[in-house]
Amino acid sequence: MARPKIALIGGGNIGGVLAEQIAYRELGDVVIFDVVEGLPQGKALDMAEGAPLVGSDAKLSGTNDYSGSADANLVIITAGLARKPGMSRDDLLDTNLKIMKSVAEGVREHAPDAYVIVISNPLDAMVYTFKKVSGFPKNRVVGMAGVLDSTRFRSFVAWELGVSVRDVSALVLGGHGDTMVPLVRYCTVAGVPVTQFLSQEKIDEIVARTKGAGGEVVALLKTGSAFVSPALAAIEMAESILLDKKRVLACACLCEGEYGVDGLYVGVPCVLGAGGVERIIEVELNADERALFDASLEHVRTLVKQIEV
Ligand code: TXD
Repeated sequence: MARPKIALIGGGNIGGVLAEQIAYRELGDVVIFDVVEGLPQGKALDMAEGAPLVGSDAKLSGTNDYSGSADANLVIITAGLARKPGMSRDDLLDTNLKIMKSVAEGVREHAPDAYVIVISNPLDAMVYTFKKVSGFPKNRVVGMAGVLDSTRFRSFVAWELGVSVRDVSALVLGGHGDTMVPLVRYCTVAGVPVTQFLSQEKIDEIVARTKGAGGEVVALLKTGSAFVSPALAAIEMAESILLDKKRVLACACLCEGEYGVDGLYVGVPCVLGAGGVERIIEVELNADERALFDASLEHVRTLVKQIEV
């Protein structure tokens, strides 16, 4: 039985880690697409030559032509500019919107049955754009942000407590930006609420660091944004779809009634399996959490209003 075909639209920092991790874990055969001549081909060739050292037989190739993504089972999109210091994710809107429209047309033409994970920023607007332009059903178009934000939250809690990252569970909902909503009430350490281990002051510090974590890395790197953790977060989602794992993950999903949201992509818990976004899980939000979620939603709505697709 053939391995799934996974097309990576964008072979830059995140695309490179995606290609390496997906191929070396043999999750599928990988085609990297990029507009820069030679970049996808060179990266793919380098990784393919290293495959004997990890024992992977997955195929790796690079292309500058969308036809290379023909009949992909899964498409992961990182095409677009990344932030530089002093930029917000929203500052990328105009440029990345044009890119995402062209990407959606290319994927619609060559991989019309693919499941699609969008990563490009501003995430909530980009995944919405892909959905609208491609016309793909909502279960096959999902955005990666919540897994990354929840993972960062988990790391900060684990580091503070000196416990294994494996034992910290967390959910971050809402838009992928400063208004994201880390749900402290649902953060647990080995099933025990984190509020039993940390003061409110420390929790507030960790929530603030989670919201600013992307910018913290951008300020340090100066030349771009985080790329390993975002890639690994997308692989968590890809693996759940490819292996039908039914993981419950915070993803940017099209909500049509769920959480009282009608027609926007926003970060919510969902079940990811062979059917893509198989269902959205509505967790109970108290008044404070609902207010934060609504504020985040308003930011997403304002952003999406700026794009006519
Ligand atoms: O959690 C999240 N969703 C975010 C997403 C986490 C981190 C980074 N986030 C965003 O992902 C970031 O703000 C960017 O919008 C994307 C990709 O970030 P990356 O760090 O991979 O950017 P690079 O290294 O600049 O790679 C982008 C590649 C680059 O090689 C370009 O040549 C290519 O995109 N590109 C295109 N590929 C295909 N088609 C078109 N039109 C195109 N234009 C540029």
